[in-house]
Amino acid sequence: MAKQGEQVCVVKGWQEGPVIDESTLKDDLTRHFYYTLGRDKVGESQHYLYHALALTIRDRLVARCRETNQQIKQDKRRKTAYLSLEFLMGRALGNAVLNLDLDEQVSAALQEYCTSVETIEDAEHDAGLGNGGLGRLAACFLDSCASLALPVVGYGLRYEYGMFNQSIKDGNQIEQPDNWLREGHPWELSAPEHAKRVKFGGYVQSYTDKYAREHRQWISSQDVLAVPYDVPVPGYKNNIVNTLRLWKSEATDEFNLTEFNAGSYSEAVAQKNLAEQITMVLYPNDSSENGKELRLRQQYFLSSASIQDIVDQWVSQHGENFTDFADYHVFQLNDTHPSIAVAELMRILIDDYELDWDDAWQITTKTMAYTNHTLLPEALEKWSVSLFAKLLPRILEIVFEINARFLAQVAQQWPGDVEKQRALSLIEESDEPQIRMAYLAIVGSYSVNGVAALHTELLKAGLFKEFYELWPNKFNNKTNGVTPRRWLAHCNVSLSELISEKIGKDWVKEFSKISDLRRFYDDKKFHGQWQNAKRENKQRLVDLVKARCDVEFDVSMMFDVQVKRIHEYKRQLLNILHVIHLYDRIRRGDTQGIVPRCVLLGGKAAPGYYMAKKIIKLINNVAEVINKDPLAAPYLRVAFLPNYNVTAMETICPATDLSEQVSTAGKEASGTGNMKFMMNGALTIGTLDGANIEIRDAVGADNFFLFGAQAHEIDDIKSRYNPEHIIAQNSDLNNVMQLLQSGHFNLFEPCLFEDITNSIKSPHDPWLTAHDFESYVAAQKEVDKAYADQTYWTQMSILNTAASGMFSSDRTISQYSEDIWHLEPLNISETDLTTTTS
Ligand code: NBG
Repeated sequence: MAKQGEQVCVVKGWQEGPVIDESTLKDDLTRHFYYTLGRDKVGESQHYLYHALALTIRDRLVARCRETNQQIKQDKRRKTAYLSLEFLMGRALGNAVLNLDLDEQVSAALQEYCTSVETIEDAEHDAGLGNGGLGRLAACFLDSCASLALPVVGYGLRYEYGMFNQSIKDGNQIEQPDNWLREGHPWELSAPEHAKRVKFGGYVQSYTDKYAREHRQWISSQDVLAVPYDVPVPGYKNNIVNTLRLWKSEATDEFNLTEFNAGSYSEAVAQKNLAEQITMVLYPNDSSENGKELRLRQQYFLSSASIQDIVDQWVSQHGENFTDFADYHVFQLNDTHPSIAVAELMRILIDDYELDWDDAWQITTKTMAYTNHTLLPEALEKWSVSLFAKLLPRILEIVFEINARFLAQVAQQWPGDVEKQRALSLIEESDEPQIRMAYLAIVGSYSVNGVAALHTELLKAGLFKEFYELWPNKFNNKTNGVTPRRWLAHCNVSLSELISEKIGKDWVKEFSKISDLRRFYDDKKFHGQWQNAKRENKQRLVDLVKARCDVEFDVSMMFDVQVKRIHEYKRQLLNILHVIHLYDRIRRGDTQGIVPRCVLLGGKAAPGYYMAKKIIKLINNVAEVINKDPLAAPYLRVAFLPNYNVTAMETICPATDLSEQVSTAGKEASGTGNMKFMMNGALTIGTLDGANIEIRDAVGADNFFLFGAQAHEIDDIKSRYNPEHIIAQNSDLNNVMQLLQSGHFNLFEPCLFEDITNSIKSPHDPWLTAHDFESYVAAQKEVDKAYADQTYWTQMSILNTAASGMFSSDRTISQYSEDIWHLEPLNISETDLTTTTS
């Protein structure tokens, strides 16, 4: 950005006309292949061709991105900064080709190289900068924001190592680092000129300015440089390209001179490593806190760099007057991870721009909005006060001050109620006092939302009850959604073409139109086409499972799938107990009514999560025994897909018949995999949990396989829970437990699954596995009956896709924009693109 008074030299060419358009795509590809990358042998490596194509597409994105940014700047528009420690983007190429509508041109250009997009896109590594649902939601949101032409910029971290790669050895999970940047990341553009300094350590002192005003000053800090890398986010066929700005940590290059001069050259240079560690690796914990100092560094690093970025832009455009700042900016906090942004914005306004506390607080609480993603207590972040004092001394002071003022408000509302004060305080008193980050986010935000109807109700009634009493209007629900571009149009081409043939192509942009499919619910010919599409997709999954698991799936069997992070509350265990039950029936010759099925499970366990890793081992051992048994082969095959990720899901969800969403009620905040399966015509077997409830409401109870305890019943069930009794009473479950305990699945590994069987038998099992087993098995029997009637099943499948309209993230984002962000859509025409001015 040019400073005031500096002359701007505008490079001619790009502003005078379309240097790049569709007609030059083939030439651009060739130029990048031969010159940018310096290659000449096509057969050498698909990777170079992928890279050249990515650069070719990126050229087109850059032009649109520039125009998008210019429009936001020129019109001084209100915009949202979406702050998230995770963005699980997956691959970019196919999505960009779809959104820019370049399918035909790209295919034609690649034909000259005797290849196709499908082939060369295999050279692209997933951008795995997230754990699971939370990170993937952020990625879907970015797609929807751009597709709805909303001025939203994503802020995240550019982890050198993303989510670990999982392999399976002897049935156990092995973690390998994901060096996804090794071969370069052609989509990003670095912008070192916009780097920011982030403070750590040091101490705070007071000083008095020339007007005799007292100030606090954070000094002697060890600063780290945040260097931005911008990744373009294309909207669907609308010329909008938003930005995902990812920060990389670097040393400031200021060596410790004392050490340097004392001859400690190595020690001084080693400081660099400390700085670079911050964005080295993604913490691989899903729905549980990390508690590590480095993680707090990551959180502050993201929050500080992103807020500085927005504030610097503000100052360069509006000067140092912040009166209207809140009219132009919203920070959406994706979970509590970036909630320290509340205190950071206060610090910048007060310390750097000398606003007084009340003005700064007004601005902060009008710009911050917080999304909660979990009810699990172990995921609610707390940081020790002593760690804050060491790492972020000035931020700690601000948190204390926010708390003092907030507690005064609590005292007004509930006079004399010390218990309330203790319960609501941002500081949890104990031997080692802790800062409750969720409370900081709530107190500092004007909006607090949950991610599905039930989740929001449970937040209001439980976890955040007192806050809800204090500020009922802050609370709102925004049920999650997924982008129909990646999760139907791109990943399921055969079904998409069929849908477009019947109802036109508008559904990709306006997903509520998908309900038009209902008209064909009874159309026999359409049924056949629907089944053919599914079969084609199943064949692709058969190939994947064969290649990755060496297990033979069969397209004529039902595909029953559960893929997601491995967690006890998600109850992969319940699923595998049902598999064992089917196997037990087969062994007993009780095969009447069993519909042949292939059961696929996949997902990563946090490396330190003992039980989750045991469950993976159990699944693999059960699969091994069943797949080897010729008795089982006609009825049952089981596979665990290693390294489940975004790209794998693109093959899995189009091929699935039955989607397993079986969490203990009240534990899954929303779920988003459930929505991807539904869009692709899978039926759900599930509990009344998270967004399952809304899925069932949308498609109708007759088209959903329901089982299990409900959220409001859980406490009562727990109070008199006696799983041993349940097992004794239920011969199916009893047989399953006998098989497990007899060592049938661990002949040479004695006692291997004792912890698992004990957890099922424990009266304190929080997941109520034994309780829900019976109704789960009954629901699975209903599934078999329904699947046996293929016409009936196909009708239900069509209805599921047709009813999935509300689970588009376009709907979710429209609601965020209408209720929380209040953004105006941008508008960029083709002519804007060819007449760009500086
Ligand atoms: C997850 C929930 C899911 C939900 C996603 C996205 C965390 C902390 N939460 O149920 O477990 O779908 O967030 O909202 O990862």
